[in-house]
Amino acid sequence: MAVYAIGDIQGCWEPLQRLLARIAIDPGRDRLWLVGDLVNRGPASLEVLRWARGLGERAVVVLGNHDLHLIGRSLGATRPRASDTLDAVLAAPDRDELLAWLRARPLAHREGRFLMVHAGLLPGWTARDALEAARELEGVLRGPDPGVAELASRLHAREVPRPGAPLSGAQRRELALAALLRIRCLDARTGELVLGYKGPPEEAPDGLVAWYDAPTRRERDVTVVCGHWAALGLRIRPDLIATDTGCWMGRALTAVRLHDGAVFQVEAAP
Ligand SMILES: [Mn+2]
Repeated sequence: MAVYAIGDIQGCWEPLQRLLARIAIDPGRDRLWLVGDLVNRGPASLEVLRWARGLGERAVVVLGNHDLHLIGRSLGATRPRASDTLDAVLAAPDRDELLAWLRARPLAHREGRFLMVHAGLLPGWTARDALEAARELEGVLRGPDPGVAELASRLHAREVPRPGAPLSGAQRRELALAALLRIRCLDARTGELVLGYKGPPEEAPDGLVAWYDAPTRRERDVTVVCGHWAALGLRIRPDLIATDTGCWMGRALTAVRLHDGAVFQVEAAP
């Protein structure tokens, strides 16, 4: 059995078909890990969602920020954005089933030395801390709509509570949500999340550090499998497999076979 992690699909249904053909997956044995952001920006979110749901036990899907944005849109909790391409999902006859399925996805998933999240970890977290934080947020997502709407309404916050500060329960959840779904760089001095910088880590302004290179990073014995950071692109090293190669923006869609790091890639345009 092999596990293939696929980067942010974001509605890129046609490239996904070519990628799956390239992998030549064995449907009876192999499994897929999808790093989240199945939807939005690209043209065919509805097809991707139906496919992912149909995989059942053959796939593990963690939620990304665009997936939670869709959940928020469905509840009227997040405002439409000019770049949204979610109308077909929101108007679909099976929308309720798809959204219920999406709301039941995890925010973190661990097997052996691999820990999958959409964006990354707080440097101060162990793998266990990350999983505990994810479980708390998953409890909210599986609960009543008002709690989900409240959580989704914090998704686009420009600033979030500082790690290490004394936090209320709601603040702790807001910080965990930002880490798991949105983190890229931190202020190296204060540890605060800097959510506005989306460029390559090598070009980050002085004083910023990528979350995975923070000197305070505690968990170094797991390989974090993630996406979310298109400008970071594909990075494979013992403690990180980053898979977002910006398919919706015309670059590529990538899969990485976890046990040996083999890379499978297709261009966005055939
Ligand atoms: Mn993302």
